Amino acid sequence: MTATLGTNAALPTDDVDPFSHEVLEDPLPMQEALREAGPMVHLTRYDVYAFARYEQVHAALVDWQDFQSAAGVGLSNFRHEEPWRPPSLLLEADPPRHDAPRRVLTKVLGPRALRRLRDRWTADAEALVDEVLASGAEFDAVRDLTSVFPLRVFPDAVGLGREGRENLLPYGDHAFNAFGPANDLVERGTPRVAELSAWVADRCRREALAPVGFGADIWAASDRGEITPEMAPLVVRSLLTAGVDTTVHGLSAVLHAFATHPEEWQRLRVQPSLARLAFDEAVRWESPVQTFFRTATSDVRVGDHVVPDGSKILMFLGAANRDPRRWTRPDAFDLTRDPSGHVGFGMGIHQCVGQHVARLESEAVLTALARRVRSLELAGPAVRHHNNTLRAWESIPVRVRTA
Ligand code: 8QM
Repeated sequence: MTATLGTNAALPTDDVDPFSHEVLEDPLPMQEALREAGPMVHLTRYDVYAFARYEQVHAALVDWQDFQSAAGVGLSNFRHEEPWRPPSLLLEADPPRHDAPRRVLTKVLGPRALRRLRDRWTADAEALVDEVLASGAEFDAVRDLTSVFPLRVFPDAVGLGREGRENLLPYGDHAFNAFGPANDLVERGTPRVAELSAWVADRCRREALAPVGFGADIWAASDRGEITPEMAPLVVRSLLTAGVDTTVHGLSAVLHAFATHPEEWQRLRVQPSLARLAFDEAVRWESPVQTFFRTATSDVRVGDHVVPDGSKILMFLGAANRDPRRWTRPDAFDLTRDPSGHVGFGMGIHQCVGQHVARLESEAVLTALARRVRSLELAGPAVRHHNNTLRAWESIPVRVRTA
C-alpha cells in the first residue's frame, strides 16, 4: 500500500533526546530502539526524521541530490538560521561548489603526501610509546597517548605554527558540539568561541603556515587556480577542525577496544599487519563520529513515508554500524570480520577525505604498541567524554605487561 504524499500516518515517533547526557553516556539502547521502530522515525523533540538502520543511512549518505549538506550537517538549518561560523567549503557544501575544494584536499592528503610522512610518524610513535612505557606499567591511554600523538604529528604535517596548539582540541570539541542542539555542551563552549575562531582564522593565513606542509599545499593549489585565494584559508580550517579530535577519539576507541578484548590483542601481537583492519573495525564498533544531519531538498519518499522539503534528517552512523540486518554479531569487536562498508567515515561524495591520514596515525601507534606490549587491560573504570557528535573517552586507565 502506498501512503498519500504528505501524510505520514503510522510513521513511528519517539520523544528521545539523542543529545541528553543519559544517551551520550550510553547511546546503544536508544540506537537499538530506533532501529527496531522502523526504517524512519520522527523525533518529536527536534522535529527531525531519524535513520538508524544501515540501509537508510547508507542510502541517505550517497544521495546528495535529495539530502543536501549545504543547509548544514547539524541540527541548525542554514535556510533559516545563521551558522556559528562561515560554512565549511567541503562539509557544508553540495556539488558543484563542493567539488573543487574536495579535489584539492583529496590530492593534498593523497598517497604521495602519506608516503613522505610514514617513516617519520612510525619513528614518532615508537618514541612516544617508549616514553609512556618507561613511565610505568599503568598509565592513562587518553592523557598520555591518544590525545598526545595526533597533536605531535598532525599540526606539524599541516605546517601550523607552534604557538596556541592547545586551542585545537577545544575548538574541535566545540565545532562537533555545535552540530547538535544548543544544549549545555554548546553553552559551555560559547564563551571561548570568538577567541578560538579568531586564533584558527589567523593560523590559516598563508604567512602563518610553514613553507612545507598540507597548509602550504592548499595555498599552492590556489596559485594554480584550482581554488580561489579566498577559499584557501577555509580549506585549511577544515583540516584543523576535522583532523584532531576525530583521530584522538578514533585512537581512544581502538585502544579501549583492545583493553577490553584481550584475545584480539593477542591476534594483533601475532600479526601486527592487522593494525589497519583493527582501526577500521574500531571505527565501525565505536563510530567516533556518531551522527550527522542532512536536509531534504524536496518532499522525499522513504518507504511508505515522506520527508517534507526542508526538514532535517538525522543519520545515526553508529547505529548503522551495529545494525544486525547488515552485520553478524554487530556488538563484537572482531578482527576476523571484514568491516569494510561501515559508515563511520561516511559514504559517497563527502566520505572522510582524511581517512588515510587517520589510518596511518593509528597504524603507527598500534604497531609500536604491539611490538612492545604483551598484554593490555583496564586498570580502572574508563570515563566518557560527552559531545553532541563524538563518542569519546575522557580517560582510559590501562595496565600493561611489556614484552
Ligand atoms: C567531521 O570543517 C570541516 O570541513 C569539517 C568539520 C568536521 C568534519 C568534517 C569536515 C567529519 C569529521
